Amino acid sequence: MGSSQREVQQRQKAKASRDDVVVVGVIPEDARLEFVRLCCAEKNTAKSNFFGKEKEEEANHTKKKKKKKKKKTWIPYGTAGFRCDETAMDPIAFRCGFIAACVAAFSSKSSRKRTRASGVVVTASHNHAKDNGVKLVDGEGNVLGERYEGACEALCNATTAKELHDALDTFEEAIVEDQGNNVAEVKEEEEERTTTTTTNDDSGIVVAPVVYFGRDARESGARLVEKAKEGAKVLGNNRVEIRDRGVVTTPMLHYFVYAHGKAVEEFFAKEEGKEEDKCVRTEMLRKKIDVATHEAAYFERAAVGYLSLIEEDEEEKSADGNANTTLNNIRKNVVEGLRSNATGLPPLHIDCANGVGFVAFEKLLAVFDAIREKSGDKRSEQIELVLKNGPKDGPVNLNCGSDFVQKNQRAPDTATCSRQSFVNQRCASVDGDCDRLVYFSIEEEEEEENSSKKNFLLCDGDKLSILLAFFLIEQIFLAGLAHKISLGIAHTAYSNGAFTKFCEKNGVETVCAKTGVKNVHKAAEENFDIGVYFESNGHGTALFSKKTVEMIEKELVDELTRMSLEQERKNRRNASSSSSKSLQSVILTTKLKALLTLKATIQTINPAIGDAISSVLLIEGILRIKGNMPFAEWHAMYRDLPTKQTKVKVKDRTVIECFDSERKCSKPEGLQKRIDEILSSSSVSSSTDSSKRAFVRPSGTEDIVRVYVEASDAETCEKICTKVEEAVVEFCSF
Ligand code: NG1
Ligand code: ZN
Repeated sequence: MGSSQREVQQRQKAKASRDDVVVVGVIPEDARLEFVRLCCAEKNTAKSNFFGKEKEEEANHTKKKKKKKKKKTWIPYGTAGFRCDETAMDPIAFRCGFIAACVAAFSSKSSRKRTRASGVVVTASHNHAKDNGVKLVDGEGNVLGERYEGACEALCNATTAKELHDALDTFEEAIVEDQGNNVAEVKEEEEERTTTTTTNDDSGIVVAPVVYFGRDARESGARLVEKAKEGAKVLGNNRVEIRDRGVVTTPMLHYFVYAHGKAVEEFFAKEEGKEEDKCVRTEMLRKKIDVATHEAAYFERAAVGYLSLIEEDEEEKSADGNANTTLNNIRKNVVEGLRSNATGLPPLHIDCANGVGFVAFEKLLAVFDAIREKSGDKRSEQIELVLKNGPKDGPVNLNCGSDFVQKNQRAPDTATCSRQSFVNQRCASVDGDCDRLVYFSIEEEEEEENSSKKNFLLCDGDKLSILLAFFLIEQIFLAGLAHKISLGIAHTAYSNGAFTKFCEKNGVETVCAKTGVKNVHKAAEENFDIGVYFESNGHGTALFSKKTVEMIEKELVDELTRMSLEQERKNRRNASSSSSKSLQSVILTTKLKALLTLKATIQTINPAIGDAISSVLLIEGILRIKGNMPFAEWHAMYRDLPTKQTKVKVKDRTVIECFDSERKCSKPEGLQKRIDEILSSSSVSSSTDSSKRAFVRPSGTEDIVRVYVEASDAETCEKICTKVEEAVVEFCSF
């Protein structure tokens, strides 16, 4: 009997004794064994030193030594997937490829048999160029759920066949949980798999699950995507299809997976081609998926959304002389408040972090050009982007990008784009994989190092949230839906105290979540019909619940019907307008405009995840609708408290454990008490400064502890920060 056969028997015996029959066979045995074999065969190559040393130690049977080594090489499933030095990423990429293939093939919350796709993005986002990582995308285009994290971490760190099998068992349990623990369906699935090569849907149309692959512009990306594809192929070419989308932003890859699911859902909901035979329909479906998941569809959706957003505005400007002029004027002045007389917004200079964002924004601009050429649509001239810091300009994120700008509170400074080139411009900055966005400006030339901060104005994620939330509140009110839709903001502990105060003062509900998009996204989704969320670093979006989108669409149809009926009545009476009638028209038109604006907003937003490209379009659209609101006016909505953020290197950052959305720590014992003492100590500031705040947490993306401090003046921040850093070193070094 071969060793693998023995393994199967042993495992099945163990499982039977655990009475765990549901889980058996979610991943086909042949694929499981091949995966374990390949993982174990991973040799200590020049590029991959992650498991090689472990294997040697295993052979030596020195358990103690092995444990010690394991701790050193353990790579956690961090704030946003796996991330480490690129040379250690190969085995992780391989395993993540297999994980993604299983997710596409076997796990789906809704329409289990139809919505089948998943994604792998090879990126280390805002981190150093020598790092790389993997982000995993679930069938709906979201970040792969928390329930998989433990299993993924165990799978990617397992070093023996037994550990791999155990981790696969846990992984299968998560899949079954995702399927709703439906024993019958899981069994039926298993039968289907053994009788057909691909997954059949109810009407007999073959829909193969797909794994989408993408990467940022890092050099190591191509190699790691190949590794990940190898991992996916272990499941078998007949079980999953592989689609490599090359160099794309993280949100684009999320969008492709989302669009795949939507295309399939729509195909069956509308019974497309229902007169045709099975083969023709299958071809139709494949084509529909191809079109929906092509990057052209992504860019067109966002560009058309933006053009619709500013459409009504343009119509108003050109309405002079026609019958609607008075109406438009009333609407302009009474409902929306006075607008400034600015003729247009100055161009937006975008620092693309030497990353993939540059390539993507270029493609977006080409779509605007194409729209203009094809239809002569002048509206696309309403966006002028000056792209800076592309992949050819230097290592990704080096002295540029949103993380550099936000954390250092200074403009980018690279070999090709000096800080000077941003002076007196309207500027924005994205990160290495283009899912973060911050706006900034430097008002005057900077001469001394110290004066730079004085001239530097930042609109970070908090200010993006405020602008977007206030805009949406206004539109919901104008659409007459304020009493039906709840809107609020989700944020993290890193949000400025002035931001939370401002929200409170203006009656905007907020919730604080743990750091990381997955946590803020969840908080926004769970608490509000429209949940606006941005981490301070610019990671975020606005989420519209399904119910809210349907409500807006229905109201729009109802409103249009009401208006055309009224027009008919008017025509019949052929009466001249009375004042009460025109007032009614004003209200109707305002409502219609707000509904159209909300619809355009939904279209501009990437529905899968926060996206710097769609955020730029949205913010630019809102600033235009707000009468070309100058940057300084937006920035002055409230004044940020001075803050200080630093990183402390300790032996083991995981000794710190946090609670209260990471605003406090419970371990190591005594550290929180010390932080509280520092904050209340009269040696750092007067006890009447109620704005003082400080917290520490272990980073989920770097091997460091993050320290955050805010106070009413920069000097106090510095003092508190130094003391908290010392406390971290003291309490974490044992
Ligand atoms: P960590 O390293 O866990 O603090 C950082 C960001 C998160 C999030 C992730 C993922 C800060 C303070 N933290 O997480 O907000 O963006 O990276 O990219 O900016
Ligand atoms: Zn990022």
